[in-house]
Formats: sequence, structure tokens, C-alpha cells
Amino acid sequence: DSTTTPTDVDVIVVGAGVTGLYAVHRLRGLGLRVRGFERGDDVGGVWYWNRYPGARCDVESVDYSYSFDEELQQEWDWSEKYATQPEIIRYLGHVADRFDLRGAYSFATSVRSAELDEETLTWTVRTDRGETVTARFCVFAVGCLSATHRPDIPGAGEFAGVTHHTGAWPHGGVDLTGLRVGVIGTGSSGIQAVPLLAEQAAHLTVFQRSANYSVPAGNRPLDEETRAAQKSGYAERRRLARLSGGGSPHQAHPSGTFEVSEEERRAAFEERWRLGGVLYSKTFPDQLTDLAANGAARAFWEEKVRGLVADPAVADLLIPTDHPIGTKRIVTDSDYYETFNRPDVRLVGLRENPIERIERRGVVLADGTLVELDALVFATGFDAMTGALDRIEVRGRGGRLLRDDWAAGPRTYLGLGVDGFPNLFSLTGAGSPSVMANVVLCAEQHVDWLAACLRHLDAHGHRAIEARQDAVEKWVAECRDRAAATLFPAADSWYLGANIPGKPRVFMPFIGGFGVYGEILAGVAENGYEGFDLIGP
Ligand code: NA7
Repeated sequence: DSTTTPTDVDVIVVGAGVTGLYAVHRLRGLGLRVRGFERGDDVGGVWYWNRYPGARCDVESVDYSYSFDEELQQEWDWSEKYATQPEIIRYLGHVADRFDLRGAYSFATSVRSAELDEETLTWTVRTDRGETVTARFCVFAVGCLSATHRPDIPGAGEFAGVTHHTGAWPHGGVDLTGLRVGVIGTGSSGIQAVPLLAEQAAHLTVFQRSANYSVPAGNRPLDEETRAAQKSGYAERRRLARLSGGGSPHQAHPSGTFEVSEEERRAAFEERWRLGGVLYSKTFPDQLTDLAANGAARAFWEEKVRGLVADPAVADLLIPTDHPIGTKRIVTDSDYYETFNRPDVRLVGLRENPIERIERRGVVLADGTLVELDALVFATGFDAMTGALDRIEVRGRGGRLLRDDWAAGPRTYLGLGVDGFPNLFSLTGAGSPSVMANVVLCAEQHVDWLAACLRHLDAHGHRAIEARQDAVEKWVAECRDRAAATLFPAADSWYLGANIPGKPRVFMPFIGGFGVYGEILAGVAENGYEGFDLIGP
């Protein structure tokens, strides 16, 4: 192409998770030369790293799978309603084989820096293996929950036992049989792991700072008949998913919480509880915008959970009082609450009795008690949405560092582009709906938009595309304002960066829904990439 400067490849894709894999496949299909980098030894992204016992997706397997290839969709058999980590990693491995994606990647390779050449508007990427590669486009698909967070607890280095973070769990597993195990953190990872850790350990101590809302997953094996019905219904299922808020074909109750009789309200909650899963928080359409409506969902939930926990004092500790239900991603579990009825499991409320330090033998609490442990599991989450990009030196116009530009919170237009960083794209990250919707369909939505955009640039002889500053500012405000119209800002969640000491409190995802976001993206493209400057030749 006469409009471009010679580079090693056309596109660099960073990450071989759900998003990066599809980006490589789709962009290569345009005839572009694509080179990928991945820090893991193999494909999988978040599913490559999160191998802790109980790791499972909270989106149904039938939905949490690519839709771009009908044969792929028809040939793959999911064994359970909610797939486990091992099954998802097998699926992503199958996708990589089927579309021959591994060859595009350098594995076990971390990208250290990406630097813009302002003359040519091309990117130079450097890796920890000493490779330097130039490209016209630099695409980050580094994940929203991929930079693990380990709190800085005094004395942690002195602990004599085994210690692992759930988000960097050793391949091959960890044998905790017969050990005294502690787990810090009761988010999705902790809550999924606790029942299995309890089964393995001689004794389990759960250190809980904030209680969380969890709903039984309602997982079950899928029989041949169900699978066949799912496969023959895929077209309609995907159509509904694309229109939906969350990227799955769920429909909320047609009425508001208080527009129905108490009997009907209870029946609706009961039905969602019975079906199981995250959609409990969307039983009624007003649950996440109206505090009274939320209170009704919360009260029903509390009644159910109290019915599962034998000791009322333990139940008191397990019931959150600090945030409305669903304003942190609701957790889905298998026997989490029941696990606290075991004599060999103890719950420690850190609000009442914080961790003072860790020492050789275990965890010391503020009241002076030493909890002796042989193993300590950190289920303490991630520097979400910005953490992975922050760890890379991304330099745009004038040598500006992306992480400095984002010091007061991530600044993007549509979650895709950043002013001052032409030809750089961030996929399924901050400013997009990916963490509030089915990320697999979010990945397809972003990558398909990107593919059309790159084709448009070439068809019109443009060398580069760059988000405009005013468009970025408007989008950041739109994400903030949409969140402010809901109950979400009431929770100290990772959506707001509240889990990381010192991180600015900014609502990072686009909360308006997957379908609405898709319409916005389509409109931007139809209007000649409105909000972007198209540069060149
Ligand atoms: P989360 O949801 O961020 O949970 C992390 C947990 O770790 C949460 O209970 C935290 O308590 C706790 N935590 C964090 N720091 C500390 C310290 N310093 N002391 C005690 N406890 C601490 O991460 P997950 O991995 O469980 O889940 C992430 C997402 O993955 C999830 O939302 C799903 O979408 C999939 P806190 O609530 O901050 O008081």
C-alpha cells in the first residue's frame, strides 16, 4: 500500500485470550500480516492463569463461546451449563488449532513497551525477550482482570507455608490435602474456591473483609438433547444476545418490581433463584437503578441465605450491609454458604478483627490471635481494567506515556481509541461494556468493528486513525453519567478502582449495555468514523 511506511508487520496483537485470538484470526483474514505476543506459555488469557480449584465461568457455556463460525459452533460440545476452567481452556485450544492461530504468536513473551513514531505514525513494540517489531497498528487485548492484586500485608514474605494467588495458580495444581489452609478474599474467586478448598484441607479459615452476594449457580451437566436444542436454536439465541444488555438472551420481568403483586414478585425471585446464576440481579428491570426495588431483591436473597447457614452469627457475617445487591458483580457458587456448616471451616470477619500481620506460622489478627496455617491463598482480585496496560510503557505523541494520561482514570473514545495514540486500539477494556457483558460476544463486536475500520482506512487511502480529544472527553463523561444514573457507584467495587489503594475512583466500564453499545459503534462507523480524525495519506 503506497500510503504506508514499510513495517515488519501490519498489526501487532498483544494477548492470546478470548479477544486477542479472534483479533488475530479476523485481521489475518483481511490479508494483513499479524504478529501476536502472549505472556503465558499458551493461549487462554484469563483462563490460562486462573486455574484455582472451582474456577468456572458465570456465563452459560452456550453463550460464552464464539459465534463467528457456524461449524465451530455446531461441532463443539459443552459438557455443563457453566463450563469449568479446564473445559474453557480446551475450547480455546481447539479454536487455536482449528484456525491455526498459535503460529502467529510468540508465547512466554511480555510486551515491555510500545512506542509511536510520530513521523510515520507506526508503532515499535519491544518485548522482554529482546525482540523489536514494527507495525502500522498496535492492538491491545490484554484483559480486564489479568493484572493480579496482592495486598501489601506486613510480614507476608516471612510466611513459611505455601502461598498462591488464585489468578496465578500453578499449572498442575497444588496439593492441599491435610493442610491447614487460609484464604483471603471472598469475591468470585474466593467464593468459587472455598467449597473445594474445604474438601481438601484439614481445616480452612476464610478471611472475609467485605461480605458478597452470591447466588447458587444452578450448574448441571448438559445432556445430548439439551445440546442439540441449543445448537439448533443458536441463530435466534445470538440474535437476542446481540440486542441484550449483557450479551446473553435473558429477558427481565416485563414489569417493575412494585408494579406486580407481592405474590408475583416473590414468584419471580423464586424462579430466578431456582434457575441460578448472575441474572438474579436482573430479575426486575429496575433492580439496579431503584434502591427500594433493589431492597426487595436483597431481602429475598437474605432470606434464602439465612436458610442455608446453620449458625445465625455466621449468617450475620455473610450478609453484606455495605452495598446494594448486584452493584458488585454478583457471584455464583456451588455450595458456598453450606460450606460454613462444616466443623472444619471457620469464617473470620476482618472488619471486626483485621489482619495485623503475617508471620512465619500464619496470620496474626488485631485481637492478638495467631491463626496457624500451612498454606495461604490470596483470592484478592485484580488491578482491573487498567492494570495490564499500566504495566506496559506505551508512548504516544510527544513521548506521552499512556499511564500518565490515565493517572486520573482511563480516557478512551468508545473504549477503543485514545487521543495522542493514533493507530493504537484497546479491545474489550476500559470504556467498553466487556466486564458487564459476555466478553466473547464483546470481543467479536470490537474486532469486527476494528476489521471494518482498517478496511475503511485502506479503501480511502488513510494512513492512520486517531480519537479526537473532545470525543474522548465526551465518552468518559458519558460512562460516568450513565453509571451515576444507577446504583453501581454505591459499591466499593473494582469497576470503580476502589479495590486498589490510591487508584482514582472513576467508573471505568460503559454500563449502557452490550446492544446499545453495538448501536453506538455502528453509528460511528456509518458516520465516517465520527469522533476520530482520519489522517493521511
Ligand atoms: P474481587 O472480586 O476483586 O475480590 C477480591 C476479594 O479480596 C474481595 O473479597 C476483597 O475484599 C478481598 N481483598 C482485597 N484486598 C484485601 C485485603 N487487603 N485484605 C483483605 N481482603 C482483601 O476479585 P475476584 O478474583 O474474586 O473476582 C474478580 C472478577 O472475576 C469477578 O468480579 C468476576 O467477574 C470474575 P473487599 O471486597 O475489597 O473488601
